[in-house]
Amino acid sequence: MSSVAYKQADYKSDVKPIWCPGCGDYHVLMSFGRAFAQLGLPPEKIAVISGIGCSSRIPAYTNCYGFHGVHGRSLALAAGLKVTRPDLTVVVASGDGDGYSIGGNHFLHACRRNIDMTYVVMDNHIYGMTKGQPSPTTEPEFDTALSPGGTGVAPFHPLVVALASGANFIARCFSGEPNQTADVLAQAIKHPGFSFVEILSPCVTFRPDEKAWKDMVHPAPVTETSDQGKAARRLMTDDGFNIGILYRGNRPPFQPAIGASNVDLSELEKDFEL
Ligand SMILES: Cc1ncc(C[n+]2csc(CCOP(=O)(O)OP(=O)(O)O)c2C)c(N)n1
Ligand code: SF4
Ligand SMILES: [Mg+2]
Repeated sequence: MSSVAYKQADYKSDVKPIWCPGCGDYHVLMSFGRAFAQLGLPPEKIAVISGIGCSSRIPAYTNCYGFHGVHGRSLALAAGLKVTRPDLTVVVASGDGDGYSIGGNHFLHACRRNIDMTYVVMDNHIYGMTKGQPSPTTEPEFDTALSPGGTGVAPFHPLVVALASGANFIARCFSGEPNQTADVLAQAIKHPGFSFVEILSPCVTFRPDEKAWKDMVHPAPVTETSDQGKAARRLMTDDGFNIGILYRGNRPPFQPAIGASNVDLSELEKDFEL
C-alpha cells in the first residue's frame, strides 16, 4: 500500500481501446482502475497478464506492467511471474474462450495451486474476437449460422469448477455495475491465494441479446460463505445471475521460497550430453 492517493485515471495508458461501442469490457477496464486506486497500488507494482481475445486486450489499456500472451496461457505466465516476483500484484484478464476452452486445464491447476493472484474472466458466452463461435458457456440452444440449431451441449459452470478445484475466493460481477465490480476486485486482490472473479460482460455485437443482462442480474440472495459444502450447493443451484462474493476460503497460498538457485547447470547439462 502507498500513501499516495491514486485515481482511476492514473492507471490508464495512452492506447485507445478498439472495442465495439457498448462492449461490456469498457466498464471492466474502468473497474480495474477504480479497484487499484481504492487499494492505493502504484501502477509499477501491478502486472496485468492476459491471453488472446477482445477481453485480453486489457493490459495495453493500463499503464501497469503487462503481458499480452498467447491464447489460453495467461495463468501459466502469471504463475511464473508471481512466484518469482511476489512483491507484485498480479491480475490476470481472460475471456470465456481463452480461459475455459483452450485455457481450461490451466484454470483447474491454478485454482489447485492457490498462488496469490486474481483471475478475472470477462464472460460474454461467445468468442467475440473471432466473430461469434460458441464458447463453453454458450447456451445449448443459442442458434446462429455458426451453430445452426444450437450446439445442444450443456454449458460449463466456471464457479462450480473453481470451487471444486480449490479456488480461495469466488465472485460474480456484472460489467454494468463498475463501482460494485471495483469493490469486489479490490477484495479479491486483497484476499490471499487464488481469487476468481467472473464478470458477465456483454458482447453487444455477436450477442445483442445480452443487453438484457442488466435487468437479469441481481444481488446474491445469501451472504458469502467459507463453507465449501454450502457454497457448492448454492453454486450448483444458482441461476447464473447472482452477483456478489459467493465463497471466501482460508487456504494458505502457495509461495515457494525464492533466492539464488543452487543448481549447477553445467552438472545438469552433462546428464543430457549425447
Ligand atoms: C492457439 C490459438 N487458437 C485460436 C486462436 C483464435 N482465437 C483468438 S481469440 C479466440 C477466442 C476469444 O474468445 P474469448 O476468450 O471468449 O474472448 P472475447 O473475444 O469473447 O473477449 C480464438 C479462438 C488463437 N489466437 N490462438
Ligand atoms: S466483438 Fe464483442 S467482445 Fe469484442 S469488442 Fe465487440 S462487443 Fe466487445
Ligand atoms: Mg468471450
